[in-house]
Amino acid sequence: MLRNLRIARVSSQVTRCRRTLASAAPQLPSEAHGHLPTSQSPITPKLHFFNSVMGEGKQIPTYRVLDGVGQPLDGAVLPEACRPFCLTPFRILTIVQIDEALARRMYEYMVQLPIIDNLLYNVQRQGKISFYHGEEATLIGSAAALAPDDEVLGQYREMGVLLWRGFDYDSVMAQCFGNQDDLSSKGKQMPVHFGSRKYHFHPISSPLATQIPQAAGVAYALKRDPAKRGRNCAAVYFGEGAASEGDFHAGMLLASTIPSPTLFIARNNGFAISTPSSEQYHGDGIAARGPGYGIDTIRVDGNDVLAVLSAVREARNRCIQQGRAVLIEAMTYRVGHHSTSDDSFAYRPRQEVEDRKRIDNPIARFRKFLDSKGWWSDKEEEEYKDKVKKEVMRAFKRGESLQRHELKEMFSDVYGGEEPWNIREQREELKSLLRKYGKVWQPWKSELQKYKGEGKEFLS
Ligand SMILES: Cc1ncc(C[n+]2csc(CCOP(=O)(O)OP(=O)(O)O)c2C)c(N)n1
Ligand SMILES: [Mg+2]
Repeated sequence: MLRNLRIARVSSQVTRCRRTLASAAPQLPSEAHGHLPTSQSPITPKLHFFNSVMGEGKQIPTYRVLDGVGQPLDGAVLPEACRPFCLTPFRILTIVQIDEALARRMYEYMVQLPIIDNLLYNVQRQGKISFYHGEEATLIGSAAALAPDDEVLGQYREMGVLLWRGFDYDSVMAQCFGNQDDLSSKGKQMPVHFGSRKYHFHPISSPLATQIPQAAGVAYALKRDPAKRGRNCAAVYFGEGAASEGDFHAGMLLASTIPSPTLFIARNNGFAISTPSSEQYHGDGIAARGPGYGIDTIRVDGNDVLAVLSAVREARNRCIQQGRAVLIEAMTYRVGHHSTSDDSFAYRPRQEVEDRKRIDNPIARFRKFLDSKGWWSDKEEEEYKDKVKKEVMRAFKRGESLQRHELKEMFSDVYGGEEPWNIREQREELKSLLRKYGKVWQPWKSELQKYKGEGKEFLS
């Protein structure tokens, strides 16, 4: 009986094996058939189409370290870290070298992002500024993995990366209000279009995806600079919606064919405003595109800060050591509306959002991890949140009260080098309009008062 069973099992394995072999495309020896002139592709007589990078019907897996309740997954170890330590309860330490100080710091930055968002969201309802929500684990996990002088090119949700590097609340408010302390654009940019030379954060552009090919160029410049080569990478963030732009492909091809340490970080949060990601691609997400460009790729759980930290660290090492690009697709969910001018319940069920806030919530999950180590407490959380709220409100009030740069700055530093004719023309046009209406029309009179010197120097 036992013998029969064994025979039956073996014979079913053989059949399965045959089926697998029959479905795989047979390949002919290259000695007999040679190669194509421009490829090492093996020759096959089978008419076989394929549509998957992982084998038929299989999706690219998602790398995760912490489970839904903040505990390390069984076997959540990078192969190279799987040395004797990996069987100890401290294996997480060997994966991402996380310690109490780093864990607490990451948690604090994750916690402060929604506080800032909610506060600004409410004041924005008074029409003062506009801004976008961020994704805590993806942003803070990646920020912590980068060197402080790696170049960062963001889309618009990446304020957390800047804060991690030391950008303070006053600078955030200065940019949002475009006041005299806004050093990056002197009030010329839209709110949350941050930029900072000091923190190696390139100015945000509104047109989607323009930062992607620029990043490949920045990374190439790093590679050509002996002081930066082998030391720094350019990390570029973009949404899955932006990855539908031609610029995404231009950037990937550029970094692939003119190799450079470009770290592509796709934040796949399921939506491009109201368009769900299912309408952005028919293939296996953004990650499936990496191998098409010969780029090392990983898909990571973007709500697991330790997985993001670990994946970005390894990706950064590869970028720097090989001087080549790496693609990371961080899977997350946009729980907020797209921006302050969006009401997402018009195109997705409220319940779906409520569920997502609970399931895999990046902050709650990491908090549970910290709790399990005894690294954080309710009291500390309460005090920390209070402190952040007070600080943000103080900076908000200050930012709101400060005057703007002198009016003439509206036309300065738009382009490098010689000033082009169109800027001169626009300056003259504004002057003539202000001479005509600036003292007699109330809306312009009060607007002028917001500028340092009230526009007098500009008009003189
Ligand atoms: C070239 C271009 N097309 C359209 C827009 C309008 N727009 C602004 S944000 C956005 C959605 C982007 O979605 P995604 O890249 O997924 O980023 P997310 O907001 O989800 O982080 C669109 C369509 C734009 N700014 N630029
Ligand atoms: Mg998106």
